This record gives sequence, structure tokens and C-alpha cells, in this order.
Amino acid sequence: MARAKDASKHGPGGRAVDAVYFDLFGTLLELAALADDCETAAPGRGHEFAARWRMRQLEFSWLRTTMGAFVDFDHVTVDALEVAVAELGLELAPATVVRLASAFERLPVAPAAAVALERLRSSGVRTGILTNGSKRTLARVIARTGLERLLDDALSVDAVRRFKPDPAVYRLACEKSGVEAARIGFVTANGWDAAGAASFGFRVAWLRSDPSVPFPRVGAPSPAIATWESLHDLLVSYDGSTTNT
Ligand code: LAC
Repeated sequence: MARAKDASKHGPGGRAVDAVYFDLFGTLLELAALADDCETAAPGRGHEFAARWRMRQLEFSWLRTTMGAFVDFDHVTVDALEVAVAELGLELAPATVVRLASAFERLPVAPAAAVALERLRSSGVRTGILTNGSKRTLARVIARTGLERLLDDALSVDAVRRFKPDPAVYRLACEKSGVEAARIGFVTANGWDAAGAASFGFRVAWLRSDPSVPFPRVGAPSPAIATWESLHDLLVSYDGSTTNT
């Protein structure tokens, strides 16, 4: 239900948020390309292979956080790759597995991301990445893509040795920016990440690629459903009203 615009929600410069952080894999970087690499390695099974790999990657990251058994995301990604290969009965040459292991690092930047980041920065908003990715991979991605010029911060979970959606990870953004959670926007295409960030207290824009994907039923506040084009206004000019019900 729409609520009346409340000017008190807007801070200096009339903005609703002072910083916006982005998820990396599947958000700033397009995950769709993973299936292409997987298709080359296992013709006819690219989508199934990429989906299984990603699912195991996330599952292992959550298990490791709950178990207090952190290893960095590169390690988790290789474990998940090897498990997916075995589960699907794929017979890949060792050199193929080695090449695939760095596929996440080579994903392309979402085409509309640069314009969205530029708009946020021109509104005086601090911008950053907040990712499960390792510090090393994050540095490589930034060097390859040139995203550096559009970002103030590049934050890896390595600093807290836990994976999203653990609140300790989202807290990194508050600590680094000095901005309280309620004045931080968070952009992700991953529903589970949207749930974690909303539960932490960020204003979340969920770039839901498929309308049939349900929001995880875990008691988190509903995020706004966004597109790259709408996220600036959704987050920066946000007036407290709900845009999607
Ligand atoms: C990220 C992945 C897990 O944190 O989406 O970048």
C-alpha cells in the first residue's frame, strides 16, 4: 500500500540513500555467460551444468558459514565445479576443468551497469561492490573490466571470513562507508541475497530476471523489484512507498 511521501526520509541533497552497494556474480557480472563456457565444455548440457555448479557453489558457501569452516570463494567454486562434474557424470579433460575454474572471473559486465553507476555517482551517492568473491578475484575483475572508475569501494567477504547472507558481511558496507544500514541501497539479482540484505536493513533493489522466481520465504522485508534503468530513482528518490506488491 502506498504511503504519503515523507520528506524526513530524505537526507542531505534530497537523497534517500548515501551509498549503494552491488552484488558481483549474477548482478554486476552476468551469470548467463557461465552457461556458454559450460556448453563448450559439455555440449548440449551447458545450462544444466552451469545451474548445478552455481547451486552447489552457493550451498557450500552457506554450509561453510554455518559450520564456521570458511575457505575463500575461489576454493568453494572449484569444489562445487568438481562435484557438479561428478554428479552429472561429465567426462572433462583436466585442462578443461582448470579453464572452467576461472570462469566466474571472466564473466562480462552487465551492459546497463555503467550507466546506472554513473547516474548514482552524479547524484552524489557512494558506490561499491559487496561480494562473496575473494579479494584476489575481485581485484582481477576490477582490473579487467575498468569498473574501478565507477566505484568507491570493492569489499570482499574475505575480511569477515563468512559468506552472504550472514549479517557480518552486510555490516562491512556500513563500516567502510560510515553510513547507517537504512541509508544504504543494495542491488542484487539473487533473491537469497536480496532477502539477506533486506533483513539486515538495507533498501534493496532486486534485479529479478525471471518474474516466476519467488522471493525466499524467510521473513525478510520485501525488496523493490528493479531494472537497471529504474534502480536510481527507486533507491535515490525512494519516498517510503512500496512500488511492487
Ligand atoms: C556474490 C555472489 C555470490 O556475492 O553472487 O558476488
